[in-house]
Amino acid sequence: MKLLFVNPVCLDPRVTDADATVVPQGLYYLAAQMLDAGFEAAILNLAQPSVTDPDSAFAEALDTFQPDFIGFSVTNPTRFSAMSLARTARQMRPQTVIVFGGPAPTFMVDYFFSACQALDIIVKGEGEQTCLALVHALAGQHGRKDQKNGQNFSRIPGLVFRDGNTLKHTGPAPLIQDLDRLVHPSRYFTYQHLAMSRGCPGACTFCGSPLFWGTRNVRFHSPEWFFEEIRTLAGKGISHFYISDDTFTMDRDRVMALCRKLIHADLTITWHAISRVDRMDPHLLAMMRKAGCIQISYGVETGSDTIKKRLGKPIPNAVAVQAFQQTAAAGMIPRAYFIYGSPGETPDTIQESIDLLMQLQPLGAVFYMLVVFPGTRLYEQAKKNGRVTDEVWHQKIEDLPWFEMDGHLDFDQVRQFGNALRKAFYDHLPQFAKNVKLADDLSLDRFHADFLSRLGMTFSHGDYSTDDRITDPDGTAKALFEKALACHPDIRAFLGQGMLFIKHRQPDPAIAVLDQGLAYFPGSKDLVLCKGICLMNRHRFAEARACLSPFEQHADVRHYLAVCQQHLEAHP
Ligand code: B12
Ligand code: SF4
Repeated sequence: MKLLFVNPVCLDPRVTDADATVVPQGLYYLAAQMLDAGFEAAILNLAQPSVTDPDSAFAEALDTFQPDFIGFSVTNPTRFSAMSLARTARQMRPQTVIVFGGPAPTFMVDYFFSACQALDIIVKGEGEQTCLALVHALAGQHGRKDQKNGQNFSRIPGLVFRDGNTLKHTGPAPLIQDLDRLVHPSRYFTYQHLAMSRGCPGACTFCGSPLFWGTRNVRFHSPEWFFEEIRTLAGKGISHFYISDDTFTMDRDRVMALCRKLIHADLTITWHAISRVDRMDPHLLAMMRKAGCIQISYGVETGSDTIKKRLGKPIPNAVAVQAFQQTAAAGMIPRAYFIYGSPGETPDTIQESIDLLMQLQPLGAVFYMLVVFPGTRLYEQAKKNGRVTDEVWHQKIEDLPWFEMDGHLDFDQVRQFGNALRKAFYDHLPQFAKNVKLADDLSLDRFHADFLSRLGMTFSHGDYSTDDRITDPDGTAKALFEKALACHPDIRAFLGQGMLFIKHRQPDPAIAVLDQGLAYFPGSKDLVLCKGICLMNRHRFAEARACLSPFEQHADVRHYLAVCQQHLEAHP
């Protein structure tokens, strides 16, 4: 039996938004379990940028792969794509079983069955166990969906399917208690997004996690299982990971054990994590840094205590300020998620958020207008109060901004709230970066230098360098490179300084700083190449050739060597 798992596309074309192009982790887990059970399974990511026409790419995949089962992972933003592809599949392969899973169908069963006649089955919630049982049942009837399927499926919990004119719900499926029983998706696939746990004990009213995964029973992979996942992916060439547990440091001992394993294995990887400000401490942070963590994102949401209560996250501002200081002190980027346009938002509460931002001094920040999805407490309450019905999702919208249901807010006002927050952040970011106070810990010195030089490069050559909301990015970068080198010799800091001098047409100081770097890192091709180019700019071709020659095995170096040769032959 052939199974095709599909990541459909969001409604709005978002050319530059990498988040909208990533295959949901769940599809890797699902496909891996099926492959392990002996079924033929493949994943089709229609959201990846190389797919210019998702409909034809899907039709082509149906022709070549000839699936008996198509499973779509569906979020609210991808629902129209999923439903339209399901219709195409029904026309092209009438006997194929069409299944939806993920957060949108889990909470909008009636909507999907009425809006999409092509849909056969919804898998609610966690998918692996239910889907495997379903596929085994289908395989027993040779993959054909027929009148008898209800009998086959009615004992598999976690499903909803059509039964004549009604819908048959088989009741909630038990959660997988031991996540380590799941086969490693990395055995079959290569990807960067991972999670060690499922669920969160939090009760934030805007978040889909509590109702989807449950709050009482947070489940974890063991550090051994999770380390193995990272090790395998690193072996396949992945050097940076996004660890997207709802609260990565919820179980401190587990994270410490994982970090010890990563440090011991010395995989030369980096990673980002997401956590809560009330689940951090300096020792844990230092371990995470040494294990490769370079950025931690925290859901700060707002500076207003009143709004915090409404959002179900009443963590005192002082706790957030401490976590941000400690994260930066350990040499990692503290990144803040803020939400605006919440129930009760006013210019005063936005000012409270700006005041908190100024104390946090984040080095990265994302500002979201509050949107609500089915499966969040805010949405369910709004439904109860008659402010919204699921009918709204028949409109061509990706999400539902809260202000549309709130008589006290309007679009212009909410947009201004967002602009004010963003302005406060970008106006002060260079200052935040220069203000970082690093922990006085010798064992962290080389990590501090790495952190500051990485941050410096973001200002001199990365995202912040071309952002016209940021003043004096080069001056900020220069200060950061200098501070990095005061901590520890660091290739990137020498290179960054050299490149900054070149950018400002100052080859002589560039050569001097690159020479300092080469005294520490004589084998660095990047430093040598940069120095060679400076020498060539000064018409010192013989010296440039001598400097570059030991690295002639690299194609880019060979190019510059050839240019030197031409000049030397033309002017002997
Ligand atoms: C990490 C994360 C991301 C990462 C994705 C990393 C990755 N590779 O998965 C990034 C940052 C890229 C991302 C992007 C987006 N995300 Co997101 N994300 C999450 C988060 C925090 C965790 C998801 C996760 O990894 N879960 C663990 C895996 C194992 O679960 P899973 O993928 O859901 O799959 C399981 C089940 O859902 C089910 N299942 C899923 N698909 C299918 C398909 C079939 C056939 C079957 C049988 C079962 C099944 O079985 C799977 C295995 O158990 C969730 C919140 C949460 N805690 O769940 C939000 C969440 C899923 N994201 C959300 C949103 C809105 C988005 C974006 C649209 C944001 C944006 N504006 O760009 C984008 C685009 C996503 C899309 N394709 O539409 C919403 C979706 C709400 C909704 N109802 O639509 C959530 C629920 C957060 C919220 N606001 O409440 N996200
Ligand atoms: S926002 Fe974060 S802390 Fe709150 S419930 Fe969701 S995952 Fe948990």
